[in-house]
Amino acid sequence: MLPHATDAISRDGKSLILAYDHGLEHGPVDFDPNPDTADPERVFELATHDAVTAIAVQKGLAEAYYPDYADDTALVVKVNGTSNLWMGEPDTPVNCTPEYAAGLGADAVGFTLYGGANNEIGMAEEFREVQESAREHDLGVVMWAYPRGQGVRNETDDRTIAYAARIAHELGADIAKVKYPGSSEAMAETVRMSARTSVVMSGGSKTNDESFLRTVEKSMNAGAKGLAVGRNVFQRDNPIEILDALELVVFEGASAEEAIAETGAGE
Ligand code: FBP
Repeated sequence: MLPHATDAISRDGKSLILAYDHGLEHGPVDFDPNPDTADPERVFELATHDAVTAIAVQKGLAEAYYPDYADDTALVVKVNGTSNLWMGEPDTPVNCTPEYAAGLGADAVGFTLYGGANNEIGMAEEFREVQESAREHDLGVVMWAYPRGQGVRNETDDRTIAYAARIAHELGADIAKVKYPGSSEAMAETVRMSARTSVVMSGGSKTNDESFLRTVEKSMNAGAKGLAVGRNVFQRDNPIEILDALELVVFEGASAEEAIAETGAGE
């Protein structure tokens, strides 16, 4: 990793990346709880909240909407992704080059690597091309480090997640986005394994405000540098309120309780 590679998508070394690639990865079902969020403009608007340091989208959304928001938020272009219609072993085609992403105004690229999948070798080779090209274009590199597939018995096992973060570091990612490994201790070990690669917590499926904020608090206390979150923001009835609360926990060091008391979050 390079120093400063992720400055544009961070504040005080921490990131809150609003992930919105779900229309590809999961399909329209993810917009059901909040049907307006099928309109990308609604979610780009959320990305202008002070708490959000960047929005992560696929190239199609970046092309169509980012020009209207370029002054208000930074951009991570996710350069690979698979639909939920695919029924094979976990795999993900590259659909955008870093050069093209840079032309769209990206500050960083996002890349999913399914360690343990049958095609880990192919994905790792593609990552090499993406990472080296990202360096040429001064883009940060965020790895969605998701062990999954035939070689992985339990994708949320703490050793597996620590390994995923280490893979991200070994292969040259600046940020490893990992699932919460279940406890502060396990997150601290994940952070230790990722060394100079920053760890951000992946949001996961929607849960209640208190439990979500507590998990974020535990991750931050364990040394994580923020989170990359989608459903736990845009599926909420009041996404602004949870962003207000996240801002306090991620950037101000507040506890979940303090953030709830101050913002009124509590869905
Ligand atoms: P969430 O916060 O909604 O979990 O989003 C993070 C994310 O990595 C998205 O970028 C991606 O679409 C999705 O999770 C993938 O989730 P899954 O674990 O189902 O593959």
